[in-house]
Amino acid sequence: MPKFDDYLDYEEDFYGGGKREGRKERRETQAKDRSKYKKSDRDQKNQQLRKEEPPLGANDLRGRVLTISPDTIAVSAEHQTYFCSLKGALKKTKTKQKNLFAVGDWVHFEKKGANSGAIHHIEKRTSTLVRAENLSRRKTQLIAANIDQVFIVMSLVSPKFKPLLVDRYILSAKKGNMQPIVIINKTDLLIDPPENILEEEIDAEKILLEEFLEAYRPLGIPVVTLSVSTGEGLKELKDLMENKTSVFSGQSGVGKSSLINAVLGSALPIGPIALKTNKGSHTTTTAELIPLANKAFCIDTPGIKSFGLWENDPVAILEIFSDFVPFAKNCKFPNCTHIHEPNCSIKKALEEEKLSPLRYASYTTLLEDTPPKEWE
Ligand SMILES: Nc1nc2c(ncn2[C@@H]2O[C@H](COP(=O)(O)OP(=O)(O)OP(=O)(O)O)[C@@H](O)[C@H]2O)c(=O)[nH]1
Ligand SMILES: [Mg+2]
Ligand SMILES: [Zn+2]
Repeated sequence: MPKFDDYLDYEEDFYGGGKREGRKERRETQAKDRSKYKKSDRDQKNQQLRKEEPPLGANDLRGRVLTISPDTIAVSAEHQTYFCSLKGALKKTKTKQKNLFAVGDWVHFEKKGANSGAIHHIEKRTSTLVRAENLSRRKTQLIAANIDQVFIVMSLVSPKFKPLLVDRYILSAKKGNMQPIVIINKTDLLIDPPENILEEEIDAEKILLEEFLEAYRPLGIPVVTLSVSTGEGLKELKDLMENKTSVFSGQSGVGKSSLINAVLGSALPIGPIALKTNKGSHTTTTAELIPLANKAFCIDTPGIKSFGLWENDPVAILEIFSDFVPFAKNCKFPNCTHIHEPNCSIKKALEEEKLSPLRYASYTTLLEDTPPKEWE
């Protein structure tokens, strides 16, 4: 049973079914409408979804979930934080199913005091960020909801750049109905590397970065190189965040919390990188929604160890490899997987250096659905 479906199933329980059809229908209308409403696609969809929500009661407020702890849910409404409990029916559902709430959920709650309330309704989600709970990927965890875009944060040198992880995040973002944006942090370390790093390693890192930029920039997914230390690219990041709900995802130590602090002037805790392994120390431990000016929000998340696929779906995988299309058309077999078939035009394009080996490596890793070597 694919993991993503598991997730949909419990959502279906909660919303009384029909979710899957609803999703498909919405996707189809969205595709039809795309040419007409290019910019406000998402707004329109959100507005439509809101119309389907029950009206607020006299003493009710609509707010957004900031953090979730075992005994309270912090909700932001009318520029204030309310600490909420759950009302009877929801409390029962909660004991039955994990992951009922996610950071970013829009909820309706009854105001109980100056800063407290009781949640009685969760609005339908426009997007979800789900990750595998462990390497066996048999269980999924809902990390955040109603997100516009995912910043896929990578770092250079320490921890090392891991381009083979990028498409895994892109695929997950697309599946969850979010725009992926690649952020490559710590460019300063290419010029001023830590003492424990060899010069050859820096050279290899530079070549890998160049190869990556050349292969990924033409794909239409924004790729930003930056450095919290020198401030390079931070303005670009800030502009990208305006009026959106963004989530920062990526491995521990790549600088997600540092980036948010640098852009917002906030004081999220940041952690050291282990000298021996160049790995982060899993400093951020829970996802947290941070309200910004201009109705924007951002979500810091813990470094993700296992960000697996929920299903090995070659069609979905091929969709994110649009650069393969012009070549793949000429493969001998129309359903060519480009792995072992004879007369494969993708392999030919690779031999003729018309296609990036990095892209092909990423494709095969995803298709085999085996975690890349650099996974941990
Ligand atoms: N040289 C350099 N170091 C950076 C940069 N950005 C962040 N760091 C350092 O990288 C380390 C990890 O940063 P964090 O912001 O804690 O990383 P994180 O991605 O939030 O990590 P987790 O919370 O563990 O998932 C800290 O020591 C930061 O000071 C940068 O641009 N250049
Ligand atoms: Mg962090
Ligand atoms: Zn082929």
